[in-house]
Amino acid sequence: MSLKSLVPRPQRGERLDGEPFVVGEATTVVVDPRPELIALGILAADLLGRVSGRSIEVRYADDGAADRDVIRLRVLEEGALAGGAEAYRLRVTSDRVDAVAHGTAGLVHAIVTLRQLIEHPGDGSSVVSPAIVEDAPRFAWRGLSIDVARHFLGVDAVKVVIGVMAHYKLNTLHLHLTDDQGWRLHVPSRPQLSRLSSETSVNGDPGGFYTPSDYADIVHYAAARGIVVVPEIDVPGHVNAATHAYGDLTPDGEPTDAYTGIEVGFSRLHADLPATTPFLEAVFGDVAAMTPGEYVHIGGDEVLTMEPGEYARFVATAAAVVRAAGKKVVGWQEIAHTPLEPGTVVQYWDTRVEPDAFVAAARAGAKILMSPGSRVYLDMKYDANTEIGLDWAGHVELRDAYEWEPTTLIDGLPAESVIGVEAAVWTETIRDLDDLMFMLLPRLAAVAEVAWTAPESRDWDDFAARVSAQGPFWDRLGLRWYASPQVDW
Ligand code: TNX
Repeated sequence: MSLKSLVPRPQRGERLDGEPFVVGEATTVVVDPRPELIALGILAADLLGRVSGRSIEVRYADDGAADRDVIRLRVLEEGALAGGAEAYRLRVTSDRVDAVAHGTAGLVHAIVTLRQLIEHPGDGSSVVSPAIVEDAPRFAWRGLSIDVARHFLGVDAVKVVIGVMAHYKLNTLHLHLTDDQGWRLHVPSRPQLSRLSSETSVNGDPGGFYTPSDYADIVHYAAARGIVVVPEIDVPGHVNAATHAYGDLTPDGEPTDAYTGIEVGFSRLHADLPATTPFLEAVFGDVAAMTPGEYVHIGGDEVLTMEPGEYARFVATAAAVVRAAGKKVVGWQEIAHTPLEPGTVVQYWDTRVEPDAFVAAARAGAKILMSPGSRVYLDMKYDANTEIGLDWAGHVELRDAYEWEPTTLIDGLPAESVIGVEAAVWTETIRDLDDLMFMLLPRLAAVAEVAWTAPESRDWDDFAARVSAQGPFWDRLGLRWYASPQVDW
């Protein structure tokens, strides 16, 4: 029998015979006494303790192979499991739970799988039926992009989102940190950005920004859950917050007015002004230094007032600056109209345009990150009645977010160029964590399965049955979610 509560669906999951494992007073998490595993043990005890309503102790031991009532987390040497760095195996018997992986990322996946398998029979106990799960992801990049520029999301709210991402085995948090309406990260070498341009938001709502220590807090909280942060500084368009703070970025030297509307495409930097390249070096240099992950996103979208030659020169400069700071480059699909270094990640989003340019870019060595607006833009309304959200890419019901195939969506795209899938939420109409969760849930679970699960194991009816088991979990966490009529909740 397959396992009815798991999202994303694992490669292999089977019930075993026997009485359930009881998560009770005697249960302990056991890890080897190594720093990264101690932190992971504490995380496991916290995550499993919270869903089972009791506090779980962590013990440090090199063996414990025969103990009862333990949840044993172990790292195996590289290659011991099929499926790469994030693979894991979870075995639940009546007596004990054993989770193995190549490192902490895989063990986090095992822990959340175990968490999804916990049942509450109604007598106050928490139990897990014996089972074995052997699992690994399809795509290396399984992301969520959040626009914290149009409306700011504080550190605590971002941590809630990270927790939900980890629960669905997503591994990349892309933060859209800057836009016309606000600048959300303090950049030490350009301090006016957060000083003069962080208090605004769409509609005059409150703003905010992350200090370097806030940002480090997010990065570490994410890393502990196997999630890497990709910061985006959007250039050369979507820059009114920058030109408002630094007038030397404009041709007449005057700062632009603050902006709180929701038009796009009007603001721009200028490739040939003397202040521009030093600005890029300062900002991307500081951001790269704050970012342990391999990637930095340069934006590049919707620059409606720059001729193609200047745009191409600008993208080349920004990309060179990011590479000089030691990072790999990500940009929105528009950068595919410029010459790119092999390995650059091009993020596909606008399903309304001809895809020729990024098919050509992919053939020339770019990696394609799939964020088709009509499938995974989770700021799109579910249907005409959704009170918040936009609809330029259509309505995106749960089934739309689920039933598509990343490697064949674009004709002629080499399948091996697809690095992964990333959902995106733009926040023109999304003001706070409740709004955000309502747009993410349940669709984020669908996108996570598209990114994790092999196409031959994906089936809408099967998913709809499994996702229905998530509702009580979201309720228990106090998260707002959308009860899609496509699911029998
Ligand atoms: C397009 S997607 C944008 C954003 C908007 C979004 C609204 C992309 C790269 N640019 O600036 O917020 O649509 O859905």
